[in-house]
Amino acid sequence: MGYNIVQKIFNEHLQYGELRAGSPVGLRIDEVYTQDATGTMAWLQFEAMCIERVRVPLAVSYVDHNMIQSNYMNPDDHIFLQTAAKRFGAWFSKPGNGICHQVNLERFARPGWIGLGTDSHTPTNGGMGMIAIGVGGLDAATVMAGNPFELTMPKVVRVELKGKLRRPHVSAMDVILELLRRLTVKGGVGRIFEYGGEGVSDLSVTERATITNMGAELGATTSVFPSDKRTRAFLRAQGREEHWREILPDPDAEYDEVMEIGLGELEPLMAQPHSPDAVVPVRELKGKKVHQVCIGSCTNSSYQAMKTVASILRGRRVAEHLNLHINPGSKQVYEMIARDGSLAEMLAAGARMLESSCGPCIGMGGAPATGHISVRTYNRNFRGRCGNKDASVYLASPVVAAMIAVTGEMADPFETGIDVELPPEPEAYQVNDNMLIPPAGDASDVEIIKGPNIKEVPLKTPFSDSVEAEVLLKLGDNITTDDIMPAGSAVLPFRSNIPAISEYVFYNIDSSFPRRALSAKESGGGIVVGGENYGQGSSREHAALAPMYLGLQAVIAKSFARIHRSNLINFGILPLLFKNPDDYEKIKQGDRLRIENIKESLAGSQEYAVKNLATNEEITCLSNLNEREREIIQSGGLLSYARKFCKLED
Ligand code: MIC
Ligand code: SF4
Repeated sequence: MGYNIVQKIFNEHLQYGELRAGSPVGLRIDEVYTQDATGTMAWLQFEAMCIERVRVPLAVSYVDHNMIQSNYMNPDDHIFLQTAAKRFGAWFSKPGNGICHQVNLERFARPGWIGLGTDSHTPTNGGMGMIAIGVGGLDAATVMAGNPFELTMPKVVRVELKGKLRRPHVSAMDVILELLRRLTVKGGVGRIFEYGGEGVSDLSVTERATITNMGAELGATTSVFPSDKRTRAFLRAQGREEHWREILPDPDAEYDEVMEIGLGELEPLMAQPHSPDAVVPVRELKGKKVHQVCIGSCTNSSYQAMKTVASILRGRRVAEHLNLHINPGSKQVYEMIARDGSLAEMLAAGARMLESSCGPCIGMGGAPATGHISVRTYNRNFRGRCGNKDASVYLASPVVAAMIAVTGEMADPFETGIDVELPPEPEAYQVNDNMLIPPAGDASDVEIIKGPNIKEVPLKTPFSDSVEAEVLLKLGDNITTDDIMPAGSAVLPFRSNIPAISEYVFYNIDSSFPRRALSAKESGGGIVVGGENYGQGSSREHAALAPMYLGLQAVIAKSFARIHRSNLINFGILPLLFKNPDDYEKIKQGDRLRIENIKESLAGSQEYAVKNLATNEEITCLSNLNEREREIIQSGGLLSYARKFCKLED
């Protein structure tokens, strides 16, 4: 039997387990990277594990999210990260060098590697033929401490790409929007998407990366493209052809599922508010007034994308009532558009240029006005994420977005009459790594500098045998980690200060939550009830860590998103499933629930009798934790669990 790409790469990295969908596998990891918003916690946790130096071949610490520096907090975090990187043997990418995924793709990603990143869009590197998976900070720290990465083996879905895109009007963004239209934000849960077919060679590495980046919005574990001639050309142009190797599926490779996309049949698409899967053809929205356009982010900020945008803006003017923000993804891209004149075209048209960082994508500036419509080339449009709950965000390709910027309204690129230039892939990228600081040799005497905003990581007391707690919140399907733990300029600076950030838990849904949770903490703690796909979206472990700090004991849901489920476990919160999903109706906000025999159920059946003290009804919940996860919960979380090993080593 032949192997698919996922099996080939997993086989080379397998430490234990079997490559059978649903069973746990332990993988050797080649690279771990962090970004600042999740990285401060990850590195504090690494430090708490008392390991001298990272035990992975490559670790990189990026700074790209928390860049506003409106007071001491962000720069304090940057200094902590820079000194921790030096001390522990990681590369440091200075603020301004770019968004972690874009820079990693340019400078570090390698075909055939397995990498982890403390950000849900780490799969961007799948455009390079690398298996790249988003994880919480504590999982990353544990792997950097030398442990294998454990994952429940996902199903592998082959996405057969047929034909060619109708360029320049239809682009890579439309491929992933089409997948989101078909499969929804939970269609990829427990799956890896492996792209193949004749259409692959029509796409450049950075276009492939747009598709794998936004595979995160499907809930997929990751997405991967073959490593072929175009991968080689990209690596050559980055001055690192020696990192290339061919990785193709065997002709008789088998897949768990197969689907097909006719590239030639795609049209320009757009995700409507407030979910990346609310996708319609742009033509259906034609004529709608737009007030803001944002181009860039880790989804769409390659050099080619930026040049294409510049060709649309050339000699034109941004519509009078509209603001155009552009955040090129990396210093490399920025420098190249500056040198070739594209930046001048953007400025001349009236664009507001931002630095190479996440920026408006995560509400760090660029919030739209009340009631306004923003079209963005980003990957998420959850309500409130842009910094204004009363604005509407649509997601589209750079071509569509740039046309809207000049016409001022939703426009179908096939009809505007505006010429678009699609530049060829550069034969040589501008390689200038002067903002990438390599790890130091002997760094045992490097002092790690922690400013006053950097606080200790709180720990959870392990479960006693039963829990009696109040249902603090009952929620519906697809609750995002942005709902649980908002980001944005007011909240992000507290990422290294859990007591302070916990005041914002569920802020946009019910701002009384932290106060109610803290008072319930005195009498047993709290429980949250959710529907399907609870915790979709980002990898931020703060969506588990801060609720844990507020006394959350369990979340009972119909299903969980992968990274958030791991984060709950890592911080000692029980992720429980309704055995019968209809029992969801039997619990109301404010009810008190009693979960009996926790220790015995954890060690044995994993079925828990949950008694609703308000109605006297009893329901059954399940925990489906594997061996390691049960031990982590019993220890009160991964940090306490990992510390046991570190004591053994001492
Ligand atoms: C996001 O796009 O939501 C973020 C901000 O990059 C997060 C990480 C974080 O919350 O720090 C992600 O995607 O994981
Ligand atoms: Fe940054 Fe946005 Fe990408 Fe998250 S999705 S890494 S916030 S650019």
